[in-house]
Amino acid sequence: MFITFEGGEGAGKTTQIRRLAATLAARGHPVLRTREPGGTPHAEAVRGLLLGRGGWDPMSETLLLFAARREHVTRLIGPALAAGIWVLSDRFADSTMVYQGHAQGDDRALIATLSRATLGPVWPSLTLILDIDPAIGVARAVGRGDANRFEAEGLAFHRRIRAAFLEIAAAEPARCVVIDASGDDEAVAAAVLAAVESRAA
Ligand code: T5A
Repeated sequence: MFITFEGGEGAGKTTQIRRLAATLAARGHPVLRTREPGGTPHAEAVRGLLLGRGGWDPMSETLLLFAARREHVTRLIGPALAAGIWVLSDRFADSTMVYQGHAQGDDRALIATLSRATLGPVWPSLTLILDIDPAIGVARAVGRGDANRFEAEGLAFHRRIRAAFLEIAAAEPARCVVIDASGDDEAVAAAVLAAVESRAA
């Protein structure tokens, strides 16, 4: 399976991906944990460019994200899936549609076209959208220190992010499951595992 974790800042994606990877590995599934932007040396270099200072032309930012994603898919995710390894990615193409498309106003039709043109058949079989009140999520992310430039945006920006993820989930119920991420680690992990088990069955 190719499982992506999506959602706003501080929703707990990294925490939950780590937990799910450990659970799956203990059950004997070969698992690869990765993230976006990033996942390969070139894509990690692009991550450094994007998460540092702002000031990118919006379309340049989108193109950079897809360049990094194409590297990620062709060099890491695609080969892993072909080898029977389960791939868990901390963010993927939905993040571009939501952050660059919905929240920053970049051309959503172009983003959809770039997804189709650059990713080929590699598309998540399951997307877990960790949903949380942005006031709580941003406080968690900032509390951890090291806030990136998106985390530094105002609450209105983060509310647009939340609404856009929920819109994608409503439009694609066969792929997306919304997880209430406001509970403690254990409760969220149980909901994540239940979603994975129901789709993997
Ligand atoms: N981006 C990314 C785009 O704009 N377009 C794109 O196409 C892509 C792919 C990535 C940024 O890039 C943007 C979006 C992002 O802003 P990032 O640093 O990887 O930057 O940031 P995020 O992906 O947003 O991840 P965060 O690190 O902010 O949050 P997570 O991973 O959702 O949360 P996590 O697990 O790190 O937890 C945050 C804190 O909360 C605690 C943790 O211990 C940690 O301290 N926590 C909980 N506390 C209480 N209860 C729980 N259930 C908790 N779960 C975790």
